[in-house]
Amino acid sequence: MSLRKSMVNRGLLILTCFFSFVIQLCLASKTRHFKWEVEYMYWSPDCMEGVVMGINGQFPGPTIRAVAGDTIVVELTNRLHTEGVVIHWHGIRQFGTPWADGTASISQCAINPGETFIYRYKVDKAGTYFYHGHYGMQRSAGLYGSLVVEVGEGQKEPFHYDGEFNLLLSDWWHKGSQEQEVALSSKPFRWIGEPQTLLINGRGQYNCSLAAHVTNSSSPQCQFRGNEQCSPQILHVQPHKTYRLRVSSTTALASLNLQIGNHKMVMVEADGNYIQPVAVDDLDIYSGESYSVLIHTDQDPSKNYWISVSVRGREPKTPQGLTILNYQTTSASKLPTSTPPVSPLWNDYNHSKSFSNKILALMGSPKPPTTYNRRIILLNTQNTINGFTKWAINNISLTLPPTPYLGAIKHRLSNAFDQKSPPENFPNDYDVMKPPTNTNSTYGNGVYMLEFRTTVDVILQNANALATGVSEIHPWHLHGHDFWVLGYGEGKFREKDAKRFNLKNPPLRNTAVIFPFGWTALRFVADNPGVWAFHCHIEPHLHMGMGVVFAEGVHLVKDVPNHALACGLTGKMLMSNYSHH
Ligand SMILES: *[C@@H]1O[C@H](CO)[C@@H](O)[C@H](O)[C@H]1NC(C)=O
Ligand SMILES: *[C@@H]1O[C@H](CO)[C@@H](O)[C@H](O)[C@H]1NC(C)=O
Ligand SMILES: *[C@@H]1O[C@H](CO)[C@@H](O)[C@H](O)[C@H]1NC(C)=O
Ligand SMILES: *[C@@H]1O[C@H](CO)[C@@H](O)[C@H](O)[C@H]1NC(C)=O
Ligand SMILES: *[C@@H]1O[C@H](CO)[C@@H](O)[C@H](O)[C@H]1NC(C)=O
Ligand SMILES: *[C@@H]1O[C@H](CO)[C@@H](O)[C@H](O)[C@H]1NC(C)=O
Ligand SMILES: [Cu+2]
Repeated sequence: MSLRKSMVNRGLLILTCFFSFVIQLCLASKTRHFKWEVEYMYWSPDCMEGVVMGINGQFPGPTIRAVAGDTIVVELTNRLHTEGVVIHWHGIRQFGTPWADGTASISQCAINPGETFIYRYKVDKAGTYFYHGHYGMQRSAGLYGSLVVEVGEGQKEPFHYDGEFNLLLSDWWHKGSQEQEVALSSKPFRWIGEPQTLLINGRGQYNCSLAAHVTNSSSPQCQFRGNEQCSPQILHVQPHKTYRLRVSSTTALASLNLQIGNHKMVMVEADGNYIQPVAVDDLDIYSGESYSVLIHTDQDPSKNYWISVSVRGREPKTPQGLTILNYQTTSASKLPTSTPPVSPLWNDYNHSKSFSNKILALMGSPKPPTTYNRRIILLNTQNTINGFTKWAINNISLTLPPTPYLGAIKHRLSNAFDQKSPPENFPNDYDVMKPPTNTNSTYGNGVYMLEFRTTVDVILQNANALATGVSEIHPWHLHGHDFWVLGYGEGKFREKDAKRFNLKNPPLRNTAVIFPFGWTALRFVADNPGVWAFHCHIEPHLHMGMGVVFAEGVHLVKDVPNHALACGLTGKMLMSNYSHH
């Protein structure tokens, strides 16, 4: 009923937009309409054929380009035969539309095979974003794409550029995502291993490295005509111009480092927020993050240059991902004569920390409140539960309930999840530098209920994992908000560390990393009515329980589509309401 009404209302505006879309002008229209079908299909992302989760026959999914203030409407049809699906719009805060956040069991019921769900939300802030599956490990299966929001009409970016490119980075396994889920959930635990290939815009080269052409490597040298699914997308540039590269990482596991031979990069945007311009030779990017960098094409225009992506933070067993920066004054098929840039050592954490500390808010950006109302300390540990290997936060490993939280909280269905609030801290005598003495933890699905419009500090505390001397990187992503990154530190967080918080120009972001054996302090204002996931963006870690759930102002949430509630206890409620009227 309401669906049909809104479709009639949209009528003419959408048409205008469809036609003008081609020329990137959509002046009159503010609604951008997409019809998507998600399906498994054969694809060769790295020259080896496998099965990917594609959208409308494409991998990665179509890029959405919009202007700040626009409304995006995606009619998503599930053409997978035996599993549900949802899509999360990573970095879009979903003010007023928390049901469109695309998190299964949190904001909505997974969309059943054959069904269509309509996502409708506003993109309120210019920036570089992406979207991806948020059910099981569907992101690993290849369900992702880019979402670029340009500044609104009459607005200007605080920097100039002549052209732009999109670099969506991901990692790829030859073992399918469903087998990976089984491996991670097995007793004894089976690790999925490192990815076979790093992909740039969904393209990589397994067993036929481009670099083999210029090194003495014995691996075969692939020749590309350019139309292969795995041939690298070459960036064609003019000399003496400035280009914006929009780089985002939707990797399942890998932390990455990006370099461009001979070219410095000036970072200007992080996660949809402007930052103080800072020149770097190489850029660290963790899963869930995005950056814009400017490059100036001031190098020898008779040459081409490598763009290389390599693994950080884990001993790399995956070759560099490569593509080429081509000065159009020379042939695009000419490979750079030098070897690709060598990235910093995978375990040079000092390099990574110094990089993270260079990222500061652009002058004039919103500043954090100077005090907080509530501080939640979240200890990240690896544990066992009945012999299964898990990750836990304050000793609780998250297992999502069958009834989505948003509907459950709004309709006060107290049987839908643990009503007890999860712990705000961990035992004082817990030694974060040593493996747990008792490795047991428990499953849970409780919610941190936040008072609406209060300021919340989160201290993410890293710790030793199950093996002695091992502590991993975890990039934490918050849905529904940006947070200020107040600081990073070593060892166990102490009260005195709070005196060193950066309250002057902390960057606003939606993803921040905790370094091995370290802590990271975040601050955000709970001003967005809804239920929001906060989790490690490494997909196997989330699958193993590494996340928590925040809720605020849910009584203010209106117009949740019934389709978002049609499962679990909210589904039963809908049926009983229907039979009573
Ligand atoms: C890699 O390429 C070599 C040479 O073409 C081939 O013999 C080998 O089987 C390939 N390996 C894989 C895993 O495809
Ligand atoms: C490749 O091999 C040649 C001859 O063996 C040697 O001179 C050259 O330095 C090698 N190049 C690289 C990049 O290893
Ligand atoms: C990293 O930095 C710390 C603190 O500045 C220093 O003590 C340590 O030696 C550095 N490590 C390496 C490998 O450079
Ligand atoms: C841990 O859990 C197992 C059951 O999986 C139990 O046998 C064992 O006693 C527990 N260990 C401790 C120290 O509680
Ligand atoms: C975590 O929970 C388990 C199971 O309830 C318990 O045995 C263990 O002592 C707890 N560990 C910590 C650090 O609280
Ligand atoms: C269904 O009925 C319950 C109880 O009467 C009410 O609280 C709830 O708002 C109704 N839900 C919908 C979606 O109409
Ligand atoms: Cu993690």
